[in-house]
Amino acid sequence: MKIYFAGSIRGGRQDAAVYIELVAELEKHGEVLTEHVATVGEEDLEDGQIFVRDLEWLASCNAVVAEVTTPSLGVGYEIGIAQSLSIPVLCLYRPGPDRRLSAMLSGNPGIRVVEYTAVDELDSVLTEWFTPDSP
Ligand code: 6IA
Repeated sequence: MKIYFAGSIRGGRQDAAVYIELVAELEKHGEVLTEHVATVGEEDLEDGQIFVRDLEWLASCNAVVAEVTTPSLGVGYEIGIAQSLSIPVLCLYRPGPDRRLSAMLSGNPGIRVVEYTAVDELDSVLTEWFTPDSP
């Protein structure tokens, strides 16, 4: 199972610690192609090279898991591309008093959105999601 993990980078890094926990959970279910999203540091790549590399990984994965609490143009773009390629998408969202998830995700019948408060609640959700034929 090749998993493309999507999380905010230039949209804001306030959830970086959550991404690290999530990637560790996802690694129990397959190969995470994009673990750098959790631990991103300065990379020696131009933006155009990042775009091409990430789209190649996206096209090659079996499933996309996106942490969508911090809004990110890149994550939204990746979700749209994955959907157009018929790749299953699981969005993980932590509700808060000052935010509402985009209707393009919460109203989207083609993707699964799961609300949570802490990563340790997601064990059964992820096990079910990664069970063949379940997403
Ligand atoms: O718009 P955003 O930057 O928040 O988009 C984040 C999403 O786009 C992530 O899910 C990544 O898959 C992808 N992405 C955007 N920028 C990068 C990136 N930049 N490296 C890898 N993936 C990226 C490197 C930045 C850096 C060295 C600080």
